[in-house]
Parts: sequence; C-alpha cells; structure tokens
Amino acid sequence: MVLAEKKQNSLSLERKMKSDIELINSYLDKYLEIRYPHVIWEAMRYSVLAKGKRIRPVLMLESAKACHGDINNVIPAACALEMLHCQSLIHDDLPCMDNDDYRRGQLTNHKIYGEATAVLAGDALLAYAPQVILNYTPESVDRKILLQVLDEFLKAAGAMGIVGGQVVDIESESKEIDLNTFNYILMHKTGELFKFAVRAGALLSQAEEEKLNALTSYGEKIGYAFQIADDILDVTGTLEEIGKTPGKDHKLKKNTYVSFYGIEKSRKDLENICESAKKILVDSGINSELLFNIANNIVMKAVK
Ligand code: GRG
Repeated sequence: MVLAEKKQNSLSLERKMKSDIELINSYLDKYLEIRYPHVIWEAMRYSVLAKGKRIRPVLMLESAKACHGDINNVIPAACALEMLHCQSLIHDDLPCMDNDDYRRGQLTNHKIYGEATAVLAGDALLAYAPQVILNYTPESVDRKILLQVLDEFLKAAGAMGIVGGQVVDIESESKEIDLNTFNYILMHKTGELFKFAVRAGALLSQAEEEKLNALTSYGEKIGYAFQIADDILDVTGTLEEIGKTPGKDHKLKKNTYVSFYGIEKSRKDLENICESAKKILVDSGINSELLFNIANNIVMKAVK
C-alpha cells in the first residue's frame, strides 16, 4: 500500500472512531468530577483526560455494536477500563518502574504531582473503576452478567493479568528468557485488557457463545499485535509520534518483540497476526468495519 493511501485509511478510521471517543471522553469527564480532596481527583483527571488513543474503550463499544447490544449498557465498563489502563500508565512511568518523563505528549503524573500523589492517583483509579461499573451500569443489565464482567475486570487488573505481566517483564530485564516467558509477558501486560475490552462488550450485549469466543480470539490477537507495534515504535517512532520517550526499551534492556526477533520479522509477524484477527471476524460473520479497520491500523502505524 502506498503512503498516501495508508494515511487516507488511517484518517478515515480516526473519523469513525471520533464519535466513540467523544462519547467516552464526555463520560470520563462526568465520572471524574472533582470532589474533596481536590488534588487526588485533579491528578486522576490529569492522566485520564489527557490525549490517549482510547483504543480499549472503543473496542468495547464496537464489540457491543457488533453483537447488536445497547451502548448505554457498556459505557461504564468502557470508562472503567480506560481508568484501569491509565492507572497502569501512571505506575509504569514512576522512577521505580520505567521512569519516564513524558506520556501522552505531556509530563508524566509524578513529574506534575510528585511520586506520592502519583502512586495514590493510580490506587484511587484502580479502586474507583469497579465502583463505576457497579454504580453506573443500568439496572436493566442482568446482575449475573454484571458480576461476570466485574470478575473478569478484576482478573485482568491483578496478578492473573496485567500485574502478572508487568512483574515477569521487570524480572526479565537484562536476562535471556525463553519463548513461553516472553509470550506470557506480552499476553498479560497488554493482551489481557484488549481481551477484556471485546469480551465485556459481547457479554453486556448477551452475545451467543460462538460470537463471544470469536471476539475473544480476535481480542487476544490484536492485543498481542498491539504490543509488537508498540515495541517497533519504541525503535522507529519519535516523541511527537508516540507521546513518550522513544528508545526506552533498549535503555532498560527489556525483552521486546524487536529484541527477540529483529525489526523485519517483527513487522512481518505483526502483519500476519492482524490478518488472522481479521479472518476470525470474517469467518464468524462479525460484520464490523471498525473492528476490521482497527486491526489494519495497528499494522499501518508500525509498518511505515
Ligand atoms: C493494573 C494494578 C495494576 C498495575 C499496573 C505498571 C503496570 C502494573 C503495568 C504496566 C503495563 C503497561 C504499561 C503495558 C504497556 C501497554 C501499552 C502498549 C501501553 C500503551 O497503550 P496505548 O498506546 O496508550 O493505547 P494511550 O496513551 O494511547 O492510551
């Protein structure tokens, strides 16, 4: 595909995502109204309302639409997922973890509010996010389904999910690791939130088992692909493009897809994984242009 065509596709996807993003942003703004003590809500808002791509909540909304669900049933869980993601970014940027000064094109949370408040802002987001699911999901949603969504949310957030992935990632710095360990990191550090996004959209829309399973496989694949793209962009991207300091993975001696396989194979694998994600949608009759294009866009961003 020529560069102009790629840019055109990427722009049209962004336009289509725009209405989902605006909806999510308006609810995040509402759920995170400033209360006492002001500084903690301000610190939470600083990171959450910053210019993130919102890919996870958009995936949840689009998964629900693909299952003919009611968007109102999904908005609280989609916002909670974005809050959880932002918590992980705030903590990931701390000096005791990746130690970064920039995120989403602005100074990191601890650079503005100090380390103690940044830790607490992350903690507060993590505690508030499930409350958002419980308190704002419409009462018409079956409580059994709501509890399943909550259970899967907490699993994705904890030692069986993103925390597990981060711990193994940190333990593996400067070490040679085997393929199983490497895949564990990718699937847990990044994949779990993508998987949760599409599953929650389907569950809250009472999707049939077959569709739920197909969307789960799609979510796992694009989550894995998203981390490969992130690893490629850490090598090839600029601060303006990626909103954070490039080259950090190499500096921290991290095991990344690029350090494991090299840049060319990383690009090829990324393309193949996204192709197989799209094939899952086609084979299972899930007719969602946006879910299809999100898989395309993950490739486009990283394979220039
Ligand atoms: C969740 C309890 C709990 C702890 C967090 C710090 C940590 C444990 C995990 C770090 C996980 C991490 C930062 C993974 C990287 C995932 C990733 C590719 C992030 C970037 O996502 P984008 O590109 O960012 O969607 P924006 O800013 O656009 O939302």
